[in-house]
Amino acid sequence: MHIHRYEKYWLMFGGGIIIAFIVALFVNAFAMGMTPPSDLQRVDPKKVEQTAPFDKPGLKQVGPNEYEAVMVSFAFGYNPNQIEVPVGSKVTFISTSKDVVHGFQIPGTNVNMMVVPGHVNKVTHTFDKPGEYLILCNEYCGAAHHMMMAKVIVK
Ligand SMILES: [Cu+2]
Repeated sequence: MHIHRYEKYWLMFGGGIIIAFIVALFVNAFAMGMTPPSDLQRVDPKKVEQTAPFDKPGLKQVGPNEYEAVMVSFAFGYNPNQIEVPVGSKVTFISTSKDVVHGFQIPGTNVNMMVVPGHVNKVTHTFDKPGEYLILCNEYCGAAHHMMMAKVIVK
């Protein structure tokens, strides 16, 4: 079968793009650690406040410069709604919802998860720069959705 020279070039170009995208996907997933927030833990959404660790939401130091922030999402806020960590801290946010689906996003970082009732989601971020970081709900959850926010203060 005869294939025109230019057609061969186009086939190689198209095939090369597919290979480049697959390589980019693997580099993102395995070298840069961009994975979906974990969804392996479950919790009864009606008993969130009685179930550990959500019975005591808040910041917990788990190592040198390493923290766990247990945050309960609800309409229309987060508990706690403010945490403070030193610069360079690696913070693992652990969250679930008491009611409906919420978002948990810190613009400008890799923190962006969906908080689904019944599921426990986690995401880790290292705060290298001081400042105030806003945690926003990016899933429409009702009339006061736009008021749903919390803060991470990095000093
Ligand atoms: Cu919300």
